This record gives sequence, C-alpha cells and structure tokens, in this order.
Amino acid sequence: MRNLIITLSLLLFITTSCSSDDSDDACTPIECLNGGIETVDCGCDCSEGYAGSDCSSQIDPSAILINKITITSFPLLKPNGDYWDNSLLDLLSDDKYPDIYVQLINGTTLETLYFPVINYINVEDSLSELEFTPSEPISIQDYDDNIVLAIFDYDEDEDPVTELMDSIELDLYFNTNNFPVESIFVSESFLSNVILELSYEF
Ligand SMILES: [Ca+2]
Ligand SMILES: [Ca+2]
Repeated sequence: MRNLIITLSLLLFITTSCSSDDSDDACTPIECLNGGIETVDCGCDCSEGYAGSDCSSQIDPSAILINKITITSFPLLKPNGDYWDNSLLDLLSDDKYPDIYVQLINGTTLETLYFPVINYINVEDSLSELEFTPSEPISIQDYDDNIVLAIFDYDEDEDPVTELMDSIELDLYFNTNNFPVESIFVSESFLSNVILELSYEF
C-alpha cells in the first residue's frame, strides 16, 4: 500500500511537471501597444515613453522641450477696434500695424521661460506665420503649471513700451496624449493660434 501511494505521488508529480512545462512552451501572445515589440516569452518590449505588460500606460516625461513657436493668427485690432499703433502719423502709414514679439511665462511661478529678441515690425496680415526658434530647445519640467504664451505689441517711444495683444494657455501634456510632436493652441479670445514643435525627455 505504501509503495502504491509513493508510486501514485510520483506519477502525479511527473504529470504536474509535464503539464506545467507544456503551458510554458505555449505561452499566449499578447498584443503589444504603442509600438511595443513582443518578446519570446510573450511579454512586451515597450517603446520609449510607455510601460505596462502590454505597453498601454504612458510614462510622464521628465521634461517637455519646445523646439519652435509659430504664431499663425493674432488680433489685428485692439478689442475697442483701434489699430495697435494709432498716433496720427502711425495711422497714415503701415506703422499702425502691431510690432509683435512674444514671451513664454510660467504663470504659476511668474518665471520667464523664453523671451526672444526677435520681433516682427508692422505685421499687417493677421494670418501671417510668425516663427520664433530658440537657439536651444526650451525645457519645461513643470508642464502642469500654468504655462502661457503672451503676445505683445512693442511701442518703442511710448509709455508703457508694450501692449498685451493676447495670451494663450499652453496645456502641454495629458497622460493619454501619445506625445504629439506638434500641438496647436488657441487663445480664449479665439483670435490667436500658435503651433508648437515639441519633443520629450524621460
Ligand atoms: Ca501700440
Ligand atoms: Ca507699428
């Protein structure tokens, strides 16, 4: 009897081992998302920025880089309908049109993130493409803060020397956005648009 039990136990052990070996050999492949590559043991090798068994979770970047800012529309007139520059002499010439520059601000900390020297003089077409390319990408770690692009008219001989034309809030990131390399943002007034060229650091 004792021998029989040992034999049966041994058989059971062998059977169990075999069946577990079988299931290892035939693992069930899973679909790897977001560019992930299936591995031999039915796992996933995820692309940069993704994690999880099937690469379905997005990893928050350590920084978002702004490589280029392009304004594609702006308010041609002040809210009251006046030209941005409206001295009598201005009104007789193209000087009445705004002299545009931008400033990128962290509205939460009030830190200036980018303040290019370039400005565009007397821009008469509100659908002009105004490009601002920083010498190095603008690195933003606190992208959940209130990041704002302010658009100004520069008034050289006036006090104050600037007029705020419009501002655009830049919601640079949410955790299912799949890391766009180009994002378009619109101001609350709907009169200003900006296209940002973006990249990501992890
Ligand atoms: Ca002005
Ligand atoms: Ca002007």
